[in-house]
Amino acid sequence: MSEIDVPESHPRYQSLLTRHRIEAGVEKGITSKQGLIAEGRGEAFDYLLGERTIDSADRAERAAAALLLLAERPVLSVNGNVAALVPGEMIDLAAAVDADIEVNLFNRTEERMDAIAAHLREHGAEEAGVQIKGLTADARIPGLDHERAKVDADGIGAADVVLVPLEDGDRAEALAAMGKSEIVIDLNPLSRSARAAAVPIIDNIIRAVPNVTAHARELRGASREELEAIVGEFVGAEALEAAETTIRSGDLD
Ligand code: PTJ
Repeated sequence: MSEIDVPESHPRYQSLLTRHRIEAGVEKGITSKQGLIAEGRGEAFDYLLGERTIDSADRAERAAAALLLLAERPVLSVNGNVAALVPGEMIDLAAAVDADIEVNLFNRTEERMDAIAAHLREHGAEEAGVQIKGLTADARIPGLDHERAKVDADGIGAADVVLVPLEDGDRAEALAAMGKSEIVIDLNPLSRSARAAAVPIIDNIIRAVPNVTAHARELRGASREELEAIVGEFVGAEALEAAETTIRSGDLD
């Protein structure tokens, strides 16, 4: 047994664990109620993907690791669902690629911002040397008229590569218009964010983040040329198409 009262051998273990974490996130004041709906949407896609990392997603995760290692100022964006599902895993990734984490919320309130920052500290951000940003909010993403426009000038404002997980919206397009390279994690290959990304990862964040970290650790000694070749060979449109074909084919073998 682990953090939920269900054995790991249970066929729905991962999905039950994910639901449990989101529910606990709502109870703790870090996840919005809308986050429950977003989770349900994600689960439906994951079910059709066979709840596994398909080959094209693994290649995207490797390209994401290379892009983060090449970045001058990488930032990992965290919302209420991400904080509930993979807090420790995001800190591990930030430490592996020397990135900052920035809390950025659609349903932004001071209470949730503080609760998420505290939750990330509880999961060892300081010990790992990872900075938590987003509370200053002294810059704006041009062209967005909602709360996700609020960013830290020395965080997402100054970043060259941004990891944007679990949001289907216009921020990814606005960040791309600012010239930033984006890595998006989203189980929906039709999501606007995934389609705006340089590297779209169509996978469950629970599997994706540890796998990007594993690739980053393995690639740590690689030269800039090798990393650039990995990024250069990756074609986002092919990754989106492979995921959509898998979902539509319904072949779960
Ligand atoms: O915490 P806040 O206030 O910033 O709000 C966050 C949510 C997620 C509620 C907000 O961004 C939202 O409403 O998002 P959407 O528009 O529902 O988009 C969420 C996307 O994430 C959908 O395309 C889902 O398919 C996808 N998704 C949900 N769960 C997962 C996921 N992708 C990967 N892994 C998951 N576990």
